[in-house]
Amino acid sequence: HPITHDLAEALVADEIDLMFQPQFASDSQALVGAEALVRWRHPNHGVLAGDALVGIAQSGGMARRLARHIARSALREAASWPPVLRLSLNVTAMDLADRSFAEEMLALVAQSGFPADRLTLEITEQALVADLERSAKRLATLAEAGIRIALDDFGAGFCNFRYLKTLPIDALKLDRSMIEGVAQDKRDLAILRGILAMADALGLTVIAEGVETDDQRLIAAREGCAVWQGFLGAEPMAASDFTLFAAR
Ligand code: G
Ligand code: G
Ligand code: MN
Ligand code: NA
Repeated sequence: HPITHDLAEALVADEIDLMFQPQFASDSQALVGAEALVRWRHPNHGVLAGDALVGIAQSGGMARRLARHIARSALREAASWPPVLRLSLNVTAMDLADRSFAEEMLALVAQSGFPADRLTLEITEQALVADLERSAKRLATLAEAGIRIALDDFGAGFCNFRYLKTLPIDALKLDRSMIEGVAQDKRDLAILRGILAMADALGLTVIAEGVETDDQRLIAAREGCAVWQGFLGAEPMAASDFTLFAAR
């Protein structure tokens, strides 16, 4: 397929861009880190976002190459950030299904000079359906090295609560849909409270995603989300802009 061929060339030519979206502490409003989000400025198809790009890579047998490329670039960039900031990387089912996933990730971290204990891997719930036991082992290897594991898009798809028991999860990243209505709809607030009570009992940190208004931010903070991310704070930005943002 031509677009897969284009992707192979883009990887070689280093045309894959990473954007970084800031994350903030709910109490102090301090910048605490950023999530790396991949973009491909395709010459004919415009800008392709993360899920489209990852889908193309997967169907073209290039998922591992792309994931390695993203991790390497993001870690290299983050190595020059102020040494209090954390980096979050997105990880898919396919990445995790790879037998050498943990070793490769640890090698990339070591090569970058970025400390493992400032790295978070965001894993989508759906990503874990296949092969829970092996995924748990791989994640445990990474957790032992100090890497934190977050369940991404929590509340968006189906919640498999078994994951929370089986996997070495440190954090829940609440899907935007769980935050959207909390200021208007009592049911949304009730659901948020229930999830936060569970997270608290399990000792999990909670990150609110897709925060677009002050009301959403204040409610998320009041109810116990320690960290927030969303257009209210900042949109995903180029690496050089994030460096300026962090220094402001
Ligand atoms: O910001 P953006 O529209 O690119 O994000 C769309 C989706 O793509 C999100 O669900 C995000 O998790 C995913 N995504 C973004 N960057 C990456 C990446 O580097 N790796 C993987 N696997 N997914 C990503
Ligand atoms: O990996 P994840 O599924 O969490 O991907 C984050 C996605 O959410 C990215 O596409 C990012 O651009 C988008 N995003 C981040 N903040 C906001 C927000 O406040 N509102 C909306 N609508 N999207 C957001
Ligand atoms: Mn994510
Ligand atoms: Na998400």
